[in-house]
Amino acid sequence: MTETKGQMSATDFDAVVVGGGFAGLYSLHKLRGQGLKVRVYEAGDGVGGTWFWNRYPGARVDIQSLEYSYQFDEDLQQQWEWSERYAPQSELLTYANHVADRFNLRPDIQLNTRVTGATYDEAADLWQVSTSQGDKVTARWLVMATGCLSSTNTPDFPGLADFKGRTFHTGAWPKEPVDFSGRRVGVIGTGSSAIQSIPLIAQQATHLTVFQRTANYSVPAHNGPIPEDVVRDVKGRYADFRAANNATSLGADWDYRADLAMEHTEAEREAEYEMRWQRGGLSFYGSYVDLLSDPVANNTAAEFVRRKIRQIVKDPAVAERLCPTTPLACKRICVDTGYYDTYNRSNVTLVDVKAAPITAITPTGLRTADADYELDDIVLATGFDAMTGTLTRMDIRGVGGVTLKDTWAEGPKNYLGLSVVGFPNLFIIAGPGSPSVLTNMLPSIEQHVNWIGDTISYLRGHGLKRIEATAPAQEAWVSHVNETAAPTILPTCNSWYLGANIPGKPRVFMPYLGFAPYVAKCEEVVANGYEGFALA
Ligand code: N01
Repeated sequence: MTETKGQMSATDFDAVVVGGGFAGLYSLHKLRGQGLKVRVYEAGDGVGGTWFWNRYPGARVDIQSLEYSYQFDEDLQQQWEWSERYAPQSELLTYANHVADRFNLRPDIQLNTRVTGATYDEAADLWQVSTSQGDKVTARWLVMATGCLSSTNTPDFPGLADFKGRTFHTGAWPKEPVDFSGRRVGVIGTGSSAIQSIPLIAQQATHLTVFQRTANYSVPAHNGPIPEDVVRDVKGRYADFRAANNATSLGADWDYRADLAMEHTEAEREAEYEMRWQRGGLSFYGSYVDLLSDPVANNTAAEFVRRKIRQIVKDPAVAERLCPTTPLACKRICVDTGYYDTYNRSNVTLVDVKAAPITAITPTGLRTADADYELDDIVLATGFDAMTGTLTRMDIRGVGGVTLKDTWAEGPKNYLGLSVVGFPNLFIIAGPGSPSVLTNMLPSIEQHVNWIGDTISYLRGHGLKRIEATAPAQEAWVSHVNETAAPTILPTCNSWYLGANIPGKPRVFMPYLGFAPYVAKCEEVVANGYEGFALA
């Protein structure tokens, strides 16, 4: 029995948090700081979420580390030193562990425990949560800190289980170092995970064959140590730096220009793109304000990248195969170190599996519609059942025993990305319907956790036990999310933003475009007495 302000609660915990990544760690810190009894369940045997699972060679963040870091604690952000502009996975994992220790979070985190289901008890207004370890606990609030890219996608290739060599998935990489020396390796996929790992695998493998279905845009990272004067500058004005980034549409320091690409001459555009290419990283997005909205403007940037590819890759046929034909940024742009140049190596082959699809994995390799490839190792860089996969794989049952999976059978519907009609007291962090993956995830996570924490505090302070989105508010929000994305190039290619990478998944554009307006909307909802929510 836990004591809560203004009421006695007959729950084991005030809040259960699902997931021990960056969202789960901060949720625990925030809610515990408000006096709640909290339990975090984490499937892995360590904290860190994405950075715990994605240990593939070359894994690193594509947002500058001075930004991709927590801001809730001034001492933490001042004292933590990032070794590189884009921290590698190992350092991000060290950071997550440091946060867990620094804020004494571990006593309230249960590792090696997957939440398998949760059922809402309407009479008592609480969640009954079950886990893979046999736990059955109750909590008033259920916080889904389950990550957007946490359920891996392994395509149903016939014969995969009978492959005699080693198989890896980038999103569930072993902890032990993997040595590709002396091996013939096949990488399936050319998304961010592949683009980061391919240059390093190529340096080890006897031969690397890359199986590409859709070519992707990548800009150079130009990674390296962060110059001391940059660190001093940012740390000297961290709060202002964060505030300025949060005021942008994508929530990151991407040096946005406010003018239109087509207002400029070709030479001016070329100079702008070149400057950003030389600077490196995702600030390429900020070149012109209309890159996402005007296909003609978009194509000027796309054509710039295609020219770069043709300059870097010596074999013209390979270069052409690497040139993307989709609009730039329709799928998330990748950030690489030596990706295109890797195709100049004599031990690397690029195979087009759109022209000749993969038909089977054989015991000794991979078969496409027109050839067989002998392989010792297969790396599945085939992505994730993004944004909804982890949530719908759990048996979550709301009012009347209705499952979240069924509720979202035609696509995820919710209010502000945070709350689903029929699932009271359940909050989703950075889920579908919120800016999440179209932003710098750390500030997005913190904004959500702060909103959830403040909301729970409000409810407890007013003796309320239940919050749930209303149907009209949810309908209006879902429409707004779609209407915001519709005029842009974002829904125009087969991206995981749309669920298009998973056979049978409903084609719905899931994230919300616009961090700053989103934050303003969340604040307005509160100012208007939790407009769009029913409180009881
Ligand atoms: O996954 P993806 P990812 N046959 O879905 C191919 C974040 N991230 O793990 O495009 C053949 O992007 C698929 O082909 P296609 C980042 O947000 C961040 O690389 O569907 N190929 C595609 O090429 C990123 O967007 C960082 O035609 C198949 C690839 O597999 C997100 O995670 C680093 C196939 C999957 O690409 C996901 O990236 C890494 C099939 N049956 C990831 N099925 C950083 O911070 C799939 N593919 C830097």
